[in-house]
Amino acid sequence: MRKMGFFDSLKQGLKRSREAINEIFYMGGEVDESFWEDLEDTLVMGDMGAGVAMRVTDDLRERAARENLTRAEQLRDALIHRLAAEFPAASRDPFTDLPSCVLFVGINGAGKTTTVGKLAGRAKDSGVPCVIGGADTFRAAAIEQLEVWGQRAGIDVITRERGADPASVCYDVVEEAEKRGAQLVLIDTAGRLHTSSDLMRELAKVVNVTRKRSSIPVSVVLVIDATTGQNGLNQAKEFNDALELDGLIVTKLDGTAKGGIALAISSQLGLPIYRIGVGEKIDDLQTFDALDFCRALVGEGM
Ligand SMILES: Nc1nc2c(ncn2[C@@H]2O[C@H](COP(=O)(O)OP(=O)(O)OP(=O)(O)O)[C@@H](O)[C@H]2O)c(=O)[nH]1
Ligand SMILES: [Mg+2]
Repeated sequence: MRKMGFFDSLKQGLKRSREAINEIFYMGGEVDESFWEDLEDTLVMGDMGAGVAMRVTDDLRERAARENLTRAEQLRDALIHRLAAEFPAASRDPFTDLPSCVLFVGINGAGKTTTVGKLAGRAKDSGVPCVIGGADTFRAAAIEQLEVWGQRAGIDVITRERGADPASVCYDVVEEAEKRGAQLVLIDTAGRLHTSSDLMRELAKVVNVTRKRSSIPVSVVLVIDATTGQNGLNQAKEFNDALELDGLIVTKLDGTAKGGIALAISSQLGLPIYRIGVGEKIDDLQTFDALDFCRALVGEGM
């Protein structure tokens, strides 16, 4: 069987959003008042957020009037481009602009450890000297899980025993990485709820210690599960307030029917999406392309 391409798995994931949008495009095909209402509602229902939905609909409405576009199908491409423009562009890619040290943060089960493993696999393939740091000393079996990923990727994992202070683990990881001349340092942290102030404070300390100790640029990346829907926005706000995030990785886009939350978070918080996760395997990670994403979200028509 042919391996499913990235666009296919993304498309399969975003099916529900696309079907809803398709429906309004095919309903009579005339651009009238109810078309605009339906469009705005559909964008909100797809988790894109009221702000984005309104801005995008208003802009398209103006454009349709200006260019005298009266058939819905004439607006599909404009919608794709207008949605894509809501994503802020990354000024730097922390996985290719080296040297680089990246801390992965997020709630439990978001996909941090898996993403670290996938990125380590990429680094190995492209011959980038890389180490993995294991700062999740909290959860039982977290270190073992990370080590399995390290073996799979062929990259060393530097960590300490369970219960060790995560900030001092990061200190050691950075020191050891420097000694080894690593160009890319990927540090996994323990999942935590954004509502737990103690754990968020602990994480802020992890970030501060790493930023202070590291002589190479440190990025803090929030890993967010696309299937969490609207709650994802609250998570992202709290993590951003506590840690001043650099950007996002959105996982499980193969498993959500919507996916619009990626747009809501990225646009509202002004955070670029560096990569997206589209499966559980080592190769199921892709560079984010706003236009491709919006094509999958909107559909390309007939
Ligand atoms: N379908 C799908 N599953 C994913 C993706 N990324 C991660 N997963 C799965 O999500 C589950 C949790 O992944 P982990 O990497 O352990 O998540 P984590 O954020 O490290 O979790 P904690 O360490 O408990 O906070 C695992 O079963 C992964 O296989 C993805 O892009 N798509
Ligand atoms: Mg983990």
